[in-house]
Amino acid sequence: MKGRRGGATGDLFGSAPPAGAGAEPLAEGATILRRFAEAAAPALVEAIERVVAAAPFRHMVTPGGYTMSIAMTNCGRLGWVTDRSGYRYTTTDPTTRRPWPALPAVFRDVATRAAAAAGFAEFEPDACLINRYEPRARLSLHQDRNERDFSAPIVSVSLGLRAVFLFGGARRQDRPRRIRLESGDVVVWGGPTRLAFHGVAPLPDGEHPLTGRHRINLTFRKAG
Ligand code: MD3
Ligand code: FE
Repeated sequence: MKGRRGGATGDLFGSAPPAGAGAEPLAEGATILRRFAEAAAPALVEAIERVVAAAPFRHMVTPGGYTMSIAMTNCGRLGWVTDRSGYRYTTTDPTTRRPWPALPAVFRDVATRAAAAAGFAEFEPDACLINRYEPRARLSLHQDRNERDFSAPIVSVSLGLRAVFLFGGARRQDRPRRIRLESGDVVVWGGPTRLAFHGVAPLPDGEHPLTGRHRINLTFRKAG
């Protein structure tokens, strides 16, 4: 692993380094908190199991007609969905026709503590998208633009198998950086990076004690 503190990213932080031990600046407004959620990971996985019992994982269809390789579900007041008619947030799970399950306390606790450690003390998520990757599943480069307020950050928590995250720029053509994310790593994406193009490279096969042959990613958002 090459050092990430030197060189071009350092000077972007001249006046306002993110607070918190182990906070690693990635770019302006983006902070990696390596292993921040490691202690909470077993409780997070248990809470995921309870959410999934009420709102099962499903492979959604994109507006272009492709079935996603990632299985998804949501919790919190709002959930992100896609189908042939587009991407949007809903208060009701289209599969069960019930409200999305409530945000578990341990989810909210990890998300707000991580946001605060990265300088976003006011963050209150109202949506959590749960992405489950199996080996070879991937997420192509995209922006997250369905939320109402881009001034709120997105907090992502990685659990289980490691992945290579693709962190691009403001334009789709900008060559993405490759960032390895491991179980317990948390990234807070705010400021100008909030609208950066990003994705996930095809997941390598493996086995993880917490999640088996899966990677699970939680993204906490202020959607409404
Ligand atoms: C950078 N999920 O659900 S999380 C997504 O690992 C998504 O499942 C990925 O992209 C995953 O939309 C990446 C990290 C992430 C999330 C949102 C971002 C990075 C971001 C928004 C702007 C910039
Ligand atoms: Fe995204």
